[in-house]
Amino acid sequence: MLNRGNEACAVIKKHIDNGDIIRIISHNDSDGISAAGVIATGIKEEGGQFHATIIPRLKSDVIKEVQRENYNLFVFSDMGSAFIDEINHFNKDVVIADHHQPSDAQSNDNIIHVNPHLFGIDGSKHLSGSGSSYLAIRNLNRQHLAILALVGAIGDMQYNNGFTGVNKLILEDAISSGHLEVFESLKIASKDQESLFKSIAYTLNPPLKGLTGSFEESTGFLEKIGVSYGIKFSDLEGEEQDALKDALININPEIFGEVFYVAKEEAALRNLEDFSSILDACGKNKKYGLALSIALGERGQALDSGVKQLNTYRNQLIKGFDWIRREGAIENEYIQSVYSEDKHLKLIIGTIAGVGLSIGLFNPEKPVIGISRFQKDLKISARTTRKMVNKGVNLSKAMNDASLNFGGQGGGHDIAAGAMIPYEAKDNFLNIVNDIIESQLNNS
Ligand SMILES: [Mn+2]
Repeated sequence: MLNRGNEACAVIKKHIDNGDIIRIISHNDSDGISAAGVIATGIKEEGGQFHATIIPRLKSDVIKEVQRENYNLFVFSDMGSAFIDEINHFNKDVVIADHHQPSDAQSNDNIIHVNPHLFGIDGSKHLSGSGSSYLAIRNLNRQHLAILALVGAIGDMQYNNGFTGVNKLILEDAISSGHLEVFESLKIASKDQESLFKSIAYTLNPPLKGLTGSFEESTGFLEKIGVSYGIKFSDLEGEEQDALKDALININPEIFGEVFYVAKEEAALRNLEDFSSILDACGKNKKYGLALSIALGERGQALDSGVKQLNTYRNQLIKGFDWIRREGAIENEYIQSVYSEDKHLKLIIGTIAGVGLSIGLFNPEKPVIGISRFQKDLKISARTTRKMVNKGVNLSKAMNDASLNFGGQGGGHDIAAGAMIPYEAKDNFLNIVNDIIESQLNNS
């Protein structure tokens, strides 16, 4: 795996030295934006040039368009592994730095394919797209970029009481080079920036059952334990901080644990969880240029705008959770679904599904299928729990197999996946997904 990364690094270095502008195509979530940031910063710091584009999803026609562009090296990060057949048509050098399930096709010699699954490593847990990207520039010896790789891993929910696998090696790069500190603290969102009741309601990971996603509940909870709710965590008296810590640990013990901290970074980005949230929010609200510039190190006004995006996004989420509390999900025998045409909700339906499962807004025994309408198409965001994956559920396979019936396409991870299908296919699609989940549970 590391050798493959080094092969990619040699190709990137060769094209930097040739003076080529390197074409980067990456995904629009926190991991994808971090991935582009890792590669682009590596190139920039070596004196090279790049042209990066962030897109919501890779499709065959996008690949064909990119293929016609006049570059000598193309880098696909946090995407590409599912499209080896199409990318095999490129006659220039290509680096794919991804962690999604690869297609079965064998890649041509001009393609360096960095993907943990090719080495028997689970890309949903042990390495992110930004992590694969970091491996592809690791030989440039720019360990500060390990931080961005961890930001992406956090965004893809790969921190579970610790980093594992290759993520751990990346963590060690960040710590041993003196760029990152790790210590134990309360893991609530933006705790040095926001009023406490907001910090708590905004905390998605780890989830706080009954508190995440609701200002009312978090305020009521703080009143009940006698802690001031309108000021920042850092302004609380020591005793109040202790009382809060104990009360939150009772709700979810994971709320007290490792915090990843970059001392010399701006306050809004100092905690990598918050850093990741800002990139994610920019991506969800389609501010790709802004997200990329923050990932590339721009601060000042860019960061202020990023924080604004984050606040807008968080308030949209709060509305979304209210919607689920009010309306609930439509239940099939093995799945449940929610549908929205609202222009804000449809951008965040995957997060609502995933976090909603973890805070008890949905039945945890059934995968949640979030459906949002984009004119003639439906975007599907499917989420389930680790427990259901262990029982045999594989949403990546379910989304891929079900969408093929309707000329759509889908994929992702076993625990979180997506698809695009035509609008008319909605009910049939749900029935097929229901049957696929049933057979996954019965045949494992
Ligand atoms: Mn990813």
